[in-house]
Amino acid sequence: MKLYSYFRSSAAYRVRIALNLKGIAYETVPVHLVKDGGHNRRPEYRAVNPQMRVPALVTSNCDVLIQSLAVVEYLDETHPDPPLLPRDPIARAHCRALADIVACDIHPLNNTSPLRYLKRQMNQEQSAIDAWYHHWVIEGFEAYEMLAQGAPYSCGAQVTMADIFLVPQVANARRLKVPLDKFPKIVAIDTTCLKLPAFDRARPENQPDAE
Ligand SMILES: N[C@@H](CCC(=O)N[C@@H](CS)C(=O)NCC(=O)O)C(=O)O
Repeated sequence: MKLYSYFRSSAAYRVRIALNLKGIAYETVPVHLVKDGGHNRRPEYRAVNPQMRVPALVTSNCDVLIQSLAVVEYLDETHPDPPLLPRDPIARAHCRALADIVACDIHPLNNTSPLRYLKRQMNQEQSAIDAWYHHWVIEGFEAYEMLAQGAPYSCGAQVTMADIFLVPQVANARRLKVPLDKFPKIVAIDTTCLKLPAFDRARPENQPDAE
């Protein structure tokens, strides 16, 4: 498989973790999101992903898959071992809800494009943009902290999709200096996950395009 990725992209980080957990070999194709206004905006990448975002996964059958949630679910459906969702339907729904707090409610508000829009089109100061960023992470993490089991992972004893979405968001929060002292459960889950080779190998600093 081939993964179009950017070392700092938390959405690509999710897919890297899932690929590693499933033991699937893949080649990284770096797409720089900042240089020259973003190489993701070049026509050759638009031909891969019309949304011009990373990640995009090219499967061994040459299908191109986009959107990390869809990609992670595809990987789980085609490579069921180890499972990324609990077996029980209620537990599955809780697990998906945790992943969605990150994927649907935190990340879209703090993603590169909306932050750039706040700066360039809305003429916001960097301090206002940072406050916006912190606000949405803290609000999402407050709910996650209350809902996660954290013994030792988000949904209990097994690594799940929720952890795959949480850990990259924590990395982003740390990079943007969001204080995490109010979230001991999240910090503990993150520490435990990062001890697993699948998470460690997926870290931004361990990518071939890391700067
Ligand atoms: N919902 C998408 C988000 C993908 C996304 O927005 N990726 C960011 C990097 S984390 C990106 O490519 N941004 C480039 C841009 O917005 O120009 C997913 O989960 O895959």
